[in-house]
Amino acid sequence: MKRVDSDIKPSQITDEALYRDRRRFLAAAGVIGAGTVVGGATLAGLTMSERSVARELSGDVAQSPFSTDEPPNSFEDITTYNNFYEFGTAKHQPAVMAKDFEPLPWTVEVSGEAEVTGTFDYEDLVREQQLEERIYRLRCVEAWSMVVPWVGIPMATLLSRFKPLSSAKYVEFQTLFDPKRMPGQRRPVLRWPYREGLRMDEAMNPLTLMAVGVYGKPLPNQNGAPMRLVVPWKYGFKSIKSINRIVFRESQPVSSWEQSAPHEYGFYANVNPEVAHPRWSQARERRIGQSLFGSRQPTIKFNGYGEHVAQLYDGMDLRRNY
Ligand SMILES: Nc1nc2c(c(=O)[nH]1)N[C@H]1C(S)=C(S)[C@@H](COP(=O)(O)O)O[C@H]1N2
Ligand SMILES: [Mo]
Repeated sequence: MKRVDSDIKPSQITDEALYRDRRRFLAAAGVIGAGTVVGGATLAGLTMSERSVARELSGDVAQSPFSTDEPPNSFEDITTYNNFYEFGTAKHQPAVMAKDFEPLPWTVEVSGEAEVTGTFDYEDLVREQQLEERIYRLRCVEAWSMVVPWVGIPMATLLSRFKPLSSAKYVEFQTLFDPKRMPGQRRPVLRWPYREGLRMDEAMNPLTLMAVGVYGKPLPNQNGAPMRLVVPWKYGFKSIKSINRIVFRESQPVSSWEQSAPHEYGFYANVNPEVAHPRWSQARERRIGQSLFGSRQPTIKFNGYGEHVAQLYDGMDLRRNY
């Protein structure tokens, strides 16, 4: 569906215009580059709970060489076209049903094959970490895509602090389970909590991000506040939202979608135009906000991130390990 201009609120136009201007200015001034530090989040227009997170985000945000220069989707697209079944199964529902969710305070329970385990406060995990902006393509298994300017911490940095043991071959992530706060969990759409996992070398790959923000602001609830995984070369369902458990494991965990439909959703879920979903082709995708009259662009293997990640799968049959 093509959005008409009247759908976009003036406040969002202003935010994005300021944001783009800042990037353009910094790029023109030659300031944006690897490891460069630019200004942080704007406080205007945030709710009280967002403000407390914004203090964390108001630190310097470094630009990343991993960012695409494709134009990001609008804040409106990114925050109103969502998959977050804990807040409803229709795309427009999470924005509405997660409006009053209070992400803070938030703790993350870390367990399994690591030297450092226990319960950690979100603020302690994020504070003192260098935040980075990563503008990544997001390709959903449903054959639509977006470009999202995430803010986050390299997953390798976050996980290293727990000193994973050599027996840790995989890492599992879980979403908060609390049907009072996440009303979609009252229905057995999936076996809750939502679970995902990565092989350790995938989790430690420099592209893998623990996102805490988008467009320079704290993560909106519907995008997985206060922190969510982003693995840009895999289908979107791997990028689990609102993480409150991390488990280092010796054996491969079973992810929620794998459990619910193993022939449709594998553990690896690498974006691959050559391997069709049993019910539809993965050869092309609809870029949200840009696709006119249903036009679709070709999908690229590993979502275009092959130079960084293809070697992780050397010698593996990606048709069998879909
Ligand atoms: N906990 C949880 N995480 C989730 C989902 C979900 O339903 N629950 N949906 C996934 C899917 S299918 C996609 S495409 C992305 C969408 O992220 P976005 O809404 O921020 O674009 O989140 C993923 N993470
Ligand atoms: Mo998805």
